[in-house]
Amino acid sequence: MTAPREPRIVIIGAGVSGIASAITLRRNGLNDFVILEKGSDVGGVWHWNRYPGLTCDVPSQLYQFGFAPKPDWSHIFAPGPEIQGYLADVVDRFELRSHLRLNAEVVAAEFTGSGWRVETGDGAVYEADFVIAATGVLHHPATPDIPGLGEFTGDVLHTARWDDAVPTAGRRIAVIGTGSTGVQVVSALQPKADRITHFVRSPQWVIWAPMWMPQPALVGAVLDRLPQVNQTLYQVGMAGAKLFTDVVTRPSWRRRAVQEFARLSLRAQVRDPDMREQLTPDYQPLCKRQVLSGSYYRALRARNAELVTMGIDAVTATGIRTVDGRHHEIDMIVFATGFQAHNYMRPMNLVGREGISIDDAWAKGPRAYWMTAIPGFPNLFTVLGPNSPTGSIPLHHAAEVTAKYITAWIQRWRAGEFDTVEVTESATERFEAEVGEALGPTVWSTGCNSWYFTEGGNIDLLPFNRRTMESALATPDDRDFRLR
Ligand code: NA7
Repeated sequence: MTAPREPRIVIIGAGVSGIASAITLRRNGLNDFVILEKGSDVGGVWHWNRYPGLTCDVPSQLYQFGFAPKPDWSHIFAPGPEIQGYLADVVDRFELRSHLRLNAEVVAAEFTGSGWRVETGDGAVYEADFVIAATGVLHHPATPDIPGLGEFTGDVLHTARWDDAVPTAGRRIAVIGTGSTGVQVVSALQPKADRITHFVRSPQWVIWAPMWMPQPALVGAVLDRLPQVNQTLYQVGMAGAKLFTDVVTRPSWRRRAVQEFARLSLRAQVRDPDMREQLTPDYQPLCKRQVLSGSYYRALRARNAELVTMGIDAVTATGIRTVDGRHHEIDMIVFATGFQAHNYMRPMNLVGREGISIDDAWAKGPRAYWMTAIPGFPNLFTVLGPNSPTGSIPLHHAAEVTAKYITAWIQRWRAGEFDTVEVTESATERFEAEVGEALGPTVWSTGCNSWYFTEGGNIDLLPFNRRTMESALATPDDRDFRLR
């Protein structure tokens, strides 16, 4: 019997999925890995996003790794910096720093026939047997090309690239975009702004939720002393999350009840009929990524706030002109216009077997077998890749389950079972067909547009429940792969 060989692994990205991958490798005795991170610190979206009011819309007790529970979250819905701090702490606790290369943007990765050659922007080259692309979904900020933007003499910021040096108090601020980010940043900036104008192209349903509610210190102390109780709470939370998956994936009275609550949230908080009409979306609640807030409508009703649903015609040197010819004098424009959510690893020059580029492979939109394996790209796996359950299942859990699946393949490589593993085209097509069919009854298919949709019009989400995802990723199925 030959001695096991040690796989060299490159993980791209030190956000939630990169950290989950690294820790899973390590727990399985795989230590020859490097994490290449483009940013100057770990945390992924929680590193890049620092805008005022940034809060996670998933309860903190579920927005954490099962293997690294944090008992003492400050709030039921944690603020962004606390999540970034948690992720940095996990990196330290699991001793990942020595594996980490910060400010190391991967510009190219090429399959060599037996493994990968990965290159970073500073010219460093890493040879690897496996690549784990943990590059995230909400990574590339999208800024619309509005006529005249270059003429504007005030400040322009995208929420995902916030600059604390730019003052906001006492200024006339325009916020463009009505997703979770726009709603949060309007709520946070309104109290101190001279004037805040929210430019709303399409109103969103905003479900009332006490985003400010602290987690009582006593709860943290108890959970800290009694890890068993903490574990039970996590399981209870996961069971609750199952209900949410059910609500979005299957029509039922439960879905209708949540949708009714969304309508009630608007009716109860916005009494003015004109304003309410302007804020009423023309699609079903939950169809887009649901926005939660307990402060947005109040902020909009404030005396220094204005809601503008008239389309934007152009930006001028001193403000924004809407299509009705009105000019809004503005000192600062905040783009809360979201992300190019389907770029994944790109613009990295990713080249697989026989010279196929990821742009060619994904010409009709991103696709991967069970979110992780791409035909034509042997020994490469994605974590939270295409069709990940961003709208339905706790993401840390999805990342952990995927990381375990990838690790199972790598361990088989270590045992000498194969040199390269590549998912078949037919298995990927079968998965896509199953996804397509299961998307039918989901609320995402009820007629709206959002970042869930790819340019080709596909819904980039997982329409299955947690158990189905877990069982699909429990053990690699050799029939779906080509082993050489
Ligand atoms: P989203 O949810 O993608 O929202 C982007 C918003 O920006 C949305 O309201 C868009 O309106 C609006 N938008 C985009 N382009 C324009 C232009 N050209 N003019 C006016 N308005 C525009 O991004 P977020 O950052 O809020 O949230 C992303 C996720 O982060 C969120 O779902 C959570 O999971 C966390 P549209 O609806 O296209 O008319």
